[in-house]
Amino acid sequence: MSNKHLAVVAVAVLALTTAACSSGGKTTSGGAKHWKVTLIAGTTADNFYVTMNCGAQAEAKKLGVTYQFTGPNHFDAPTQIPVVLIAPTDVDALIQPMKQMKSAGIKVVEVDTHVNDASISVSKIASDNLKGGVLAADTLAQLIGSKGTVMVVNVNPGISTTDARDQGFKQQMAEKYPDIKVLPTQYDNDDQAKAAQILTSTYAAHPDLNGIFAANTISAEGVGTGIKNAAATGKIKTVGFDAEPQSIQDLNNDVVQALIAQQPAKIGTDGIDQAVNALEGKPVVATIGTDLVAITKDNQATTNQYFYKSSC
Ligand code: T6T
Repeated sequence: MSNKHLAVVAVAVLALTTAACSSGGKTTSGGAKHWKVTLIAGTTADNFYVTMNCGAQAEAKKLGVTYQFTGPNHFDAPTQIPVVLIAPTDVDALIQPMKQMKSAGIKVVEVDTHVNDASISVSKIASDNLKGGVLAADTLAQLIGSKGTVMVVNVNPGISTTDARDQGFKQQMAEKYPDIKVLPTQYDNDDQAKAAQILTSTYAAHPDLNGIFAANTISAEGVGTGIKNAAATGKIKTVGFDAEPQSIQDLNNDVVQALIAQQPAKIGTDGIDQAVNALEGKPVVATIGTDLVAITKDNQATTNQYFYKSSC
């Protein structure tokens, strides 16, 4: 199979191949190409990517594409590079593996996160994460009466999505809320126990802490546990990012007060479409921004279609 038939949708990453090749490979009846797709997630242990997989899987089936889902079981570059040669969990560390793929004639489409070299991929599909941070700031400010002490609990520096959320949150706080003090961001390495510990130690040091923005689903769940451990349910208001089953439970138990949900299934669907277009020489959309929705305990009747799945 020659590389001119390969496409990779990054990271999460979709690898696209055709069974038809110059080495006498078989083609489908009528000469149509048979494509093979692999979605390589930032981590397979995260319902954001599980839900993205559901969207990609359904679209691949609709387009008659052979499909598989893979990725490391922890969201970090060292465990990912060996697995994929692609799918950026870090804005710099994945540039070389992705450049290798491009120079091998493989088409690259970036979904969710991206690297600091915009020339590699043919399409980028993600939420508007800066806007997500602004939405989180406005939602949290409303919850705490626009005064108090807040902090962002984040994953790791160097992840395009969560860095943008942090930036959007801080910009909005600085511009709009002079009576809210923002403590320095703390990072949990996508580890719930670490996020819980960050919450309890910060609350011990800052008893006036009354708000948290948890920048992804793993951070939100850890912060939720920390709030329970610190017996601060209701005292510390939390806005989380993402909407997976545990976070929805925390919302209904008043452990967190709002969630900013992305549309991972749509990101997966669009990823497949753009990858196939790229391979079939059809027009490819360079950048696709998917919407965000704020979910609260009271608006679930109209927002439950944005809840993430734990299986397809
Ligand atoms: O928030 C999503 C994703 O957008 C981000 O890039 C990494 O974390 C998640 O997968 C949720 O855990």
